Amino acid sequence: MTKSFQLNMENLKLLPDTVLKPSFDRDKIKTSILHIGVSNFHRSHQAYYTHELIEKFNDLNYGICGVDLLDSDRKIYNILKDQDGLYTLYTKEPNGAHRAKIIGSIVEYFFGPENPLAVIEKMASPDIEIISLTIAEDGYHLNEITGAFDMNHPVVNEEIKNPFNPKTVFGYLTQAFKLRKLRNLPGCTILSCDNIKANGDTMKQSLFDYVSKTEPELLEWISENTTFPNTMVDRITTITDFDDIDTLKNDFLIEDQWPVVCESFAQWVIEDKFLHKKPSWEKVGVQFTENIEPYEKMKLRLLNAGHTILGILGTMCGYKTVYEAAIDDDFIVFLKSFMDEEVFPTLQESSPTNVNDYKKMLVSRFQNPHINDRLSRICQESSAKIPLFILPTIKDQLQSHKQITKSAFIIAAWCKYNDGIDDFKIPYKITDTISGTLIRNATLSHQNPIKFLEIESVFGDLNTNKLFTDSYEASLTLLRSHSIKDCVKEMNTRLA
Ligand code: CS2
Repeated sequence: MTKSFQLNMENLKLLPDTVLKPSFDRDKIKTSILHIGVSNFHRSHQAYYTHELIEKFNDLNYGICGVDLLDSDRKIYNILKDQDGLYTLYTKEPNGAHRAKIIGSIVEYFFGPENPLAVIEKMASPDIEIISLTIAEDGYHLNEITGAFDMNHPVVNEEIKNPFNPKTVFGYLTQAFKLRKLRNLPGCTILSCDNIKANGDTMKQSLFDYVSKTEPELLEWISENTTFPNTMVDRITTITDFDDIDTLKNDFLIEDQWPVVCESFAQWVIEDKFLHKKPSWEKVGVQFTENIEPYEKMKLRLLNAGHTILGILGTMCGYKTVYEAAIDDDFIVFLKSFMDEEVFPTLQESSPTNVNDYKKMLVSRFQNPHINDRLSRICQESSAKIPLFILPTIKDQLQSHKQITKSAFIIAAWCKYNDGIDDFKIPYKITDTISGTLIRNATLSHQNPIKFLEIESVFGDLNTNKLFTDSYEASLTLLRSHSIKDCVKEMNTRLA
């Protein structure tokens, strides 16, 4: 058997030529970006673009210092420490071509639970110009109804009592900005890279709200010394499988304890609102724009909504991956008609690209047979995703008195999904912060369909819109008495 090599700086030279390796001197890189949340997505996306900039243009000004703040991130911290911050990006194209590239842009790494003061000190270091984040939809702690920062969250309560041992991004930023102000240092660009509407504005609102309640005298400095560009981020990145770890070992001789697997497509659009000179990411395909909204709308309402639809319908039909659901003709017909009839009218005026081309490309991305993207990943935290991916389409359509039949069907299908059992009587797990409420209200909806729409933190006042509730009730009645497949077929026969 051919010998394989544990991934680290020392062994890089021993890896075969089929592996793309960093050719730059990592010791010479200045760390000016601090990234919070070293997730698979960060590693396939922002760290990849930054690596490309260093590798192709020898721009040594923008290395990344990775930071994780949650105890649950200890595993990736230990692995990246063992691997000198290196990891493999394993990209897979629809035609089966695959490529292993070692990414070298993460040159430092700090772990909050181990040494919170070191993280604060690093955030306050003069080199740091950009603090970027992937902290997931629920990391922003904004109350859906009031729109205010949720100070009642237990973690927030704990950190306020002990500010030098922060737990949330907001606690860390507050302490770091206090130091920067004290030391007369400039502020930073805060770059949110999460899949949420107006991610920069949302981050700004969360931080300002938090600071005004905890350190009000710092607010003025922060508002004068920070910017919050909105961004649109895109690259389908799966949960890493053991099979991928084995393939990298057998075919590329890399022993990587946690590689990242993703598609070859990637897109990053950023609002041009940087405090300092920005990294020349445009040289490696990043788009800078004055107006992010059309990009963001198109991506959230088509790609992410498309995923959610395949996830919900597919799970109830016994499928396990996006690919399986996306090669089901009935599902694809349904998805395309939802996009054409109900999403497209909400985008028309502002679309940055040809929406038809974008839609076609999405379907082929979903149908990539080599990307083992599990529906369980897609469906987790749907209560945070649906208000961002589907409900805005419904609201816009209702406002302009247009079609909502397919969207109402999707919401009814999500209600049935929360029964937790597929058409073959096989149970599946509902992974959601509010799973208890979802399951309870889905159960109540067997007697009274509207009960599910009464989850105010998700649906707001949608339950009072008769046009919507009539359509939703009709769909739920159909769904409760037929298989998901038959219902989708039936929906496909209905003309817009
Ligand atoms: C997915 C996204 O989590 C989800 O529901 O739709 O993670 C999606 O894969 C990414 O946004 C792709 O850029």
